[in-house]
Amino acid sequence: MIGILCAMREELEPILEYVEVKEVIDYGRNKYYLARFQNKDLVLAYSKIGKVNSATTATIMIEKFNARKVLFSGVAGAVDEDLKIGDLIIATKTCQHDIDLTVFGYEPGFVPESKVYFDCDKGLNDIAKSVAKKLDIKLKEGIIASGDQFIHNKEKKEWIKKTFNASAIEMEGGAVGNVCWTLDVPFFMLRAISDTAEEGAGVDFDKFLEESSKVSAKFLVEMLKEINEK
Ligand code: OS5
Repeated sequence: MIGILCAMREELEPILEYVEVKEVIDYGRNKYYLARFQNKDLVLAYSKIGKVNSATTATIMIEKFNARKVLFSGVAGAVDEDLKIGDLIIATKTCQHDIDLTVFGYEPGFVPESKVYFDCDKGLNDIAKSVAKKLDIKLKEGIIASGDQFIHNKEKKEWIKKTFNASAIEMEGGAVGNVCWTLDVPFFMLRAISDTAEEGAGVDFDKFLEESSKVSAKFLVEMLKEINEK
């Protein structure tokens, strides 16, 4: 079973158009779509926005629906200068920029007995890179930082860039990475840029959410064709 997770309805809907939905299960104030795509069993859901919602949904996908890998698709704010609206990025690893125990001498993003960065699955990232090459699509790889804040401020964005060496910002990846590390499940994070995470980001986000969600969804579906799992 492959878990496909998004945060927002707008991110999930374009993926649902490509798959054959067999059943919709209401659980934990959410809908889980059981679907088939080219002989593969999928469980799909949008979690609602943020770290707690996405961690909860990822856990349910794994523990209740037996997802053996979790693939996230959605949009993100650009941090790296060469990322433009509509560009795709996959995470090498994810982190949580809003964790702050620095007063106790820990580095930003660290909580005791855990770690700052959660690795994404190398095999899935290799599939993404080969799909991008085959289709001649620009695909960046880098660190993606998450926090329960919509970033729309250049100064804050630069702090996240400098502190975590991040290439993009969103609100879920660090939490889903943490869950997948805890439960030992391979994790893949794909995002298409919707805004610059600077002043005016809210306006760009509203304008490009639908378009960039479709870019990410289309690429994820191309990748699904290359994943060998029933
Ligand atoms: O899931 C949230 C994180 N996503 C990635 C992202 C991002 N994260 C942080 N900073 C940035 N600059 C980012 N750019 C892209 C996107 C999403 C952001 S939060 C957007 C909330 C927009 C919204 N709020 N209400 N509605 C839309 C309408 C609505 C009403 C009822 C039910 C559902 C939606």
